[in-house]
Formats: sequence, structure tokens, C-alpha cells
Amino acid sequence: MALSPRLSPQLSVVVAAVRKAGKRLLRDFGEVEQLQVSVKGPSDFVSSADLRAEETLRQELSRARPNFAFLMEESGASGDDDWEHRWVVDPLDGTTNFLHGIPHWAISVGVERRMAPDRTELVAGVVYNPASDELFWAERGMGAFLNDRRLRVSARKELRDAVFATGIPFAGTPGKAEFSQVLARVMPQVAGVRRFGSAALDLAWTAAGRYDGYWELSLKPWDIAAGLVILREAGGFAADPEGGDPYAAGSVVCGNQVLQPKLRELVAEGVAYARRHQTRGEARPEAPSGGTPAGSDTPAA
Ligand code: 2AM
Ligand code: CA
Repeated sequence: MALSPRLSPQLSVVVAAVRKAGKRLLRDFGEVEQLQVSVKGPSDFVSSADLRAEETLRQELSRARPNFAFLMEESGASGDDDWEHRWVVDPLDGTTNFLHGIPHWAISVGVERRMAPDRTELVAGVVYNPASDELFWAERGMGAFLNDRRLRVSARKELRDAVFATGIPFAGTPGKAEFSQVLARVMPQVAGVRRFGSAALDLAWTAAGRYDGYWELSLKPWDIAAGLVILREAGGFAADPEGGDPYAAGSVVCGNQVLQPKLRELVAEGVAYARRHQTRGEARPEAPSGGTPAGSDTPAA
């Protein structure tokens, strides 16, 4: 597919790399669908597909930009500590979907630039879903695109019309009580809540206006680096629940200019409630009752 002439040399490198890794992953995905019936299941096969994709990306990206450092999901940080640019790579976001033969997973590559010793910014990102051949991409200041089409976040203004995506905590991760409290506040007010299982695609789909917003807590840099650039370049807003930097916090609440603050308030209230009511490491399971759930609690003794 021809891409817009706005594709810079740097992004061309990323696009070539994700397409190469994507082709192989897509072949592997076909195999996974066959493997579903085997007794052992496809999980070992998927881990090696994941590692292979990461290696392909590393080779392609480092050949084109030898000075860039890496932060990768499987192999961690590598390269010069004094890096000026760094690739932030998730070779397979939505692994559980991949494993189950669900065609909703992506390769995510973000570019981080160091402005000062303790300050970096995200400057470019590509999120590629090989199963649908949808390539979401953006460069700071240049807009966001899906293949060759310009992206814009949705224009909806009312919570009751909004469809939000989220991520549900899974085994071994914190935040289950927080999630329940947030969901109890969001669910009654909106048109729908979706959980599709790839943070990178959740951000890209919000950028494309398919979702009106998205929230998820406790994410890793490689889940969101690329998607945050795409979201912002599509006119979206993103913060952590307290209004801080979502990349640094690893927690994201995003949407358009009108809905993002409303969603953020609900998320912040739910999180604060769960934390105030934590006893023996768990919050009370129920949402506060009586009136609207949001803000109707009393402080813990
Ligand atoms: P991953 O597929 O690269 O692991 C969904 O909530 C997000 O959480 C995805 O971006 C997913 O990225 C991440 N995640 C990490 N560990 C997970 C797990 N065990 N189950 C589901 N999602 C997981
Ligand atoms: Ca991931």
C-alpha cells in the first residue's frame, strides 16, 4: 500500500522493519490456528515466534540506525547508556489474542528522544496489525495516519454516547480492586466498554476515532510508546489518572479534548476509592451504594 509522502526516512526504516517482522508473524499465526487442537497447545511456539520477531526488528532497526539504543519487551534495554534516540519495541502486543487465534495483535515501535539528561520525549511511532494490514503511524508535529489516511480522534462529547476501551488486570498484576471501582463508575454512564487485549491497538483505535477513549493502569513503556504519539498526533489527549505523564506512570487515560477529562475524573475517583479502602491488600468488592457511585464514599477510618 502506498503511504503518504510525509513518511520520513526514519519512519520508512520502521515501516520496512515492522512489515518484515509482520509477514513472518502472520505465517506463524496461521500455524497457531492449526495448533489449537494439539494437547500441548501453541504457547511454546508463540514464545519463539515472539522472540524471532524481536530479533528481526532489532536487526532491521540497528542496521539502519546503529547509534540508537533499544528498549524491548523480551530482551530489555541495550545500547549506549548515553543514547540520544532509543527504539521502544513490543514485537507482539496482544500475545494472548495471538495464542488464541484472535486476529487482534500488533507490532509496536516507538522512538524516544533524550532532550536533557533526565528528560525524554516520544517523537514517532508505528503500530502495525498484520492480520488486518492496518499500519498506524505518526511523527511528532506531522499528524497521524492509518495506511495513507489521516487520523482524527472522535468528536463525541457526551459520556452516554461514548464507547471506551480498557484493559483488565490479569493474573500476577496489581490493580484488580482499582479496576473494579473504576468500571463501577464508568459502566453506568457510557454506551459501552470494550476489552480487546492489545494496549498498542487500543491507543491506535482511539486515535482513529473507533473508540472515544481508553484507560488502562500498570502498563509497560513498550505497550504504549508508539500508541501515545499516534493518539496525540490525531488530536487526542492522554494523561495518567492524576493528570501526570502517562508514559512515565505506565497508566493511561485518553480520548478527545472533551471526553478525556471526564473519563480521567471517573478513573481517578475509582482508583482513589480503592486505595482508601484497602484492607489486607484488597479493597471492598462492591462499589459504594446510594446515589451516583462517583464521589459518594466516606474516607476510611
Ligand atoms: P502483551 O501482549 O505484549 O503481553 C492488555 O491489557 C495489555 O497488557 C497488552 O498490551 C498486553 O501486552 C499486556 N499484557 C502483559 N501481560 C499480559 C498477560 N499475562 N495477559 C494479558 N495481557 C498482558
Ligand atoms: Ca505488550
